[in-house]
Amino acid sequence: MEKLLEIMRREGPGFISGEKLGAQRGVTRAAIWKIVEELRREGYKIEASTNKGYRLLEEPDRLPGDKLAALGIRYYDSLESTNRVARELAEEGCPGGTVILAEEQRQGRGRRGRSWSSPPGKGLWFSMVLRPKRLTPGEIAPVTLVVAVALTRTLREETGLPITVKWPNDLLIHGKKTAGILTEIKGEPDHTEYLVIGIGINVLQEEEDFPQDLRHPATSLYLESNRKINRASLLQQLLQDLTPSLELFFRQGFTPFRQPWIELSSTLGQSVNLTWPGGRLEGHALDLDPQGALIIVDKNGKHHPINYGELQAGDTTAANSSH
Ligand code: BT5
Repeated sequence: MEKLLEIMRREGPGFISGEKLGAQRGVTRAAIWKIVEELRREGYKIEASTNKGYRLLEEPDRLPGDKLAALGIRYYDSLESTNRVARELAEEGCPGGTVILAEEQRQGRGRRGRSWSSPPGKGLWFSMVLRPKRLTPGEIAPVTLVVAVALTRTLREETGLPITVKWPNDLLIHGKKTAGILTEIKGEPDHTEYLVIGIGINVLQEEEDFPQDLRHPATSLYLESNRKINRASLLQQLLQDLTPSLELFFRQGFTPFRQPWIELSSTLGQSVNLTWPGGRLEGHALDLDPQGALIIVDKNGKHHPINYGELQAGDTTAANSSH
């Protein structure tokens, strides 16, 4: 579907014949017609002319709610926060694997009470409830890094963009934030009741769609690639790739993800400035330990394993570290 859209977009306002489309995609004209019908159901306006072929008139700015509902996703037009609803549903006993998605969040949340800008039609804002009961909250702590790796792999695959992970919960493109993860865990020291993983991905924003007061530069997949990526198929691919990663993590812990994280990281090797409530540390991000803690070396050569905190902007390029 995405390939067909790509070809039609390249054609601009002109028509492209069904025959040509079919040849480029290696499928029959009848198959093209089927895809066109499916795209129309998703809100794409496509003109079809017997003689001239097809042309793309308008792309939808809404996700196909019915299609998502059929996949078992709880789809809402507008919510305060999908993480908030996910927690409420988890408290009411919803099964592990429940996914909540909103076209718009009115009070999207970041970490520590910060907000996450989630305008309608521009991104993917969703949360997953998981119930890995046998694991302790301590064992689950590196899940954010696992999700970061899975998202980065899929987004790289789908867009070809040089996406990197910034410890602990950001995805960056050329140093600008394009996605964030918010993990919330409820449990006792010896077991986990539930886990909510909230994911926000900037897909279609243009410069003016971002608030002026963001702490760090932000970007979207569209701004970086100049492509209007189909959010519904991207979501499906993300969920399809996330599930096996999470299952592997629940079975085998962080070990299988350490090396991939290191390879995708833009944090390691950088001068960093870490803050957490009541503390501050300056140093060099050296490594990620087998449990997913970031190892920072201070100026005296002491190694600090870090599980929580904020890395100040500028840690992706040492030259920017004064921000
Ligand atoms: C995060 O927090 O990056 C976690 C973001 C999680 C969002 C998802 S969307 C679905 C689910 N439901 C929710 O309510 N939340 C989750 P943090 O590292 O604290 O970063 C927050 C900071 O990023 C803010 O203080 C802003 O400066 C900046 N920011 C806000 N919106 C942004 C956006 N759309 N893109 C890039 N940066 C943004």
